[in-house]
Amino acid sequence: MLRNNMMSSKNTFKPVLLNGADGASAKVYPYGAHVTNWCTADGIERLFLSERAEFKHGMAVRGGVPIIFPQFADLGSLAKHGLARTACWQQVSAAECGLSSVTFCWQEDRLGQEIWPHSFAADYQVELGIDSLKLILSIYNAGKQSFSFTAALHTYLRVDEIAHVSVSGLQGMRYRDSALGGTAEVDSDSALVITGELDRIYFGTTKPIQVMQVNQRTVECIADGFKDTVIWNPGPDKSAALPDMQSEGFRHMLCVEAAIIESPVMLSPGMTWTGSQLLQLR
Ligand code: TA6
Repeated sequence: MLRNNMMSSKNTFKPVLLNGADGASAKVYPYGAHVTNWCTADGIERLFLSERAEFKHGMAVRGGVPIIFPQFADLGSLAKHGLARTACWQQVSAAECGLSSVTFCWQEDRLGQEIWPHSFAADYQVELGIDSLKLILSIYNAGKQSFSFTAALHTYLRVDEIAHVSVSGLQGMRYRDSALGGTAEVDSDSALVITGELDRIYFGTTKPIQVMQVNQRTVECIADGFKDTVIWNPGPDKSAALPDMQSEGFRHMLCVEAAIIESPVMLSPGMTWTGSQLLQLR
């Protein structure tokens, strides 16, 4: 999966615009291969992007879909959420991309020996479909030794009002409640309602997750390869403490993250791991 058909990304902060056959559109930045917008054919923006999001080297963009790799949160010695979201990715030559899809890649040969001393190639494909957005992340081990990693697509869905949102598909699932200091719980509710800060890692999620709102179409989140799901909303206090979050931002977002955390991926030399998240309007 090593690539030599990459276009140089002259401007890391100049987005690639995608146009879907049904009139939908999306925006992807080379910086972090970050999808910031997905506007469906009905003209509704489906991703949350903070009005105070910073587009600066070294900073993570608040909203859209940050790519988390090779470390989720602080589960390791790297910077929080790893390196991918602040890396400069390169667009794979336009010949391989349709108007409605684009691929970015990021290759490192022993990324800063002292930081994460592994050789890998990451590919990220963004595809607009009919009422859908599909995100596919692949990691190839280009080195001579195995390495392990955790990862996530930290998708910020835009919602009209968090108090009117309910999430289904998690009943009976084990989760770690990070907002309550990491307690282990099992979800007994048929629908999750967000009434304040919520930060949970659900383990072994296999079913699609539906994000339902009043007077809006449901967004179904379908993961493949990613075995866990993180649901996050910072609630009013933590939201106000985030310098790059707009006022009351928590009311208009819900992260539904396709993740692989509990059992990190162990990747042998020459092997590729792939995980995807499909966001489908119902
Ligand atoms: O995925 C949930 C989470 O790990 C939360 O604990 C919260 O901190 C969030 O990610 C955002 O992290 P960030 O570094 O982007 O502020």
